[in-house]
Amino acid sequence: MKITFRWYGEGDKISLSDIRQIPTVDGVVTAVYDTPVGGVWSGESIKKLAVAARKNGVPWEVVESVPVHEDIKLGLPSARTYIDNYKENLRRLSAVGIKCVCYNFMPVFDWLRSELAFPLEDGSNALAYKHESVVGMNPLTSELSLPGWDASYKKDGLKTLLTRYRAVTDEVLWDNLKAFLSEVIPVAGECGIKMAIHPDDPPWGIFGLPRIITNIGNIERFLRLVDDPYNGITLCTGSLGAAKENNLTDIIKTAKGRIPFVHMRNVKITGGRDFCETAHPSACGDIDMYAVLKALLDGGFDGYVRPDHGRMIWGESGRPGYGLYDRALGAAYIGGLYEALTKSDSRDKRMKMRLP
Ligand code: CS2
Ligand code: MN
Repeated sequence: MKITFRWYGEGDKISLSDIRQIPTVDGVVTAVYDTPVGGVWSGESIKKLAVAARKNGVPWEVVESVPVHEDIKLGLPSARTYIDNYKENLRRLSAVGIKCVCYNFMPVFDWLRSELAFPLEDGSNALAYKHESVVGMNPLTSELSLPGWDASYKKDGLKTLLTRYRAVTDEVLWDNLKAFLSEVIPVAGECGIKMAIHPDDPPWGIFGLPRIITNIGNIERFLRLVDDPYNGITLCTGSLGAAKENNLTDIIKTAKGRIPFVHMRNVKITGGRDFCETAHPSACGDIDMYAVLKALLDGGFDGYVRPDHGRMIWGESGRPGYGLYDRALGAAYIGGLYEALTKSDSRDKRMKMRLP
């Protein structure tokens, strides 16, 4: 198992040398950010990231994300070109040693929250979601400013997009996902890249848009769509764990052998569909992080893990969910859980934890 840390490239105020100083962290998770969604990433940009990461002692083996163009999710004729571009990106990424690609298949929005700086009792703040506030928002008016929101959609563009999605039921989205996977997974296999779909966050439909990677039944269906070891999931504990009905250890058993990448973070369910994010340890929220990592290791997991969103603590400000301090605490905590779970076990030989 390797513990990794997300880095947003040169524009990130957190540097690779900051990341290198977090004990337990073996590598970075990043992406090329200079190309519009659907385009082919330049070999030069890819190489630059790979060289910088290697030079700083935190090699880059996981991409998050190679985003999927909306036309693919909508199943439009132009999907053809975007799928070809996607395959080309995989080929180029494999040339610098990428082993895993995270992506999602959520229409229009990525993760959605109603609050970016929800105050927690200890004086820190975190991302939070209040269902009533979100469903009360009109995505067609300018008042919508949600995290995960891609500002590049102009208001008119969004209207067209949402209108197009009216015809896309869950079943149509499944078909479009299958069409995408049938093309992409064989190429991923040739490239030695494990594809890891990120669950929908939160794991339920919003604004009438279909959302399908939400629960155990759908994850099982997803894995069978293209039954191939290169077609896997990102187990995001905070995304799936926001729904009370999702049992993470059951999901881990169902997806055994098909989880190349794990996002570990904790959430506290504060009402039916309301939740806030918390510090990583089990005691801070509703997710049993020990049970999650144990279930993964018991199932033979040997992939990449990263701390997911963190709180803002110690006066830090920055990209919501992606400050340095609390995620660093998360990484150290994951390393502690891992050591405790594997110490007396032959599995600990697999840990390539760097020594200070
Ligand atoms: C991430 C997602 O910040 C996050 O919650 O887990 O934005 C994730 O990068 C994408 O959904 C994966 O494509
Ligand atoms: Mn996640």
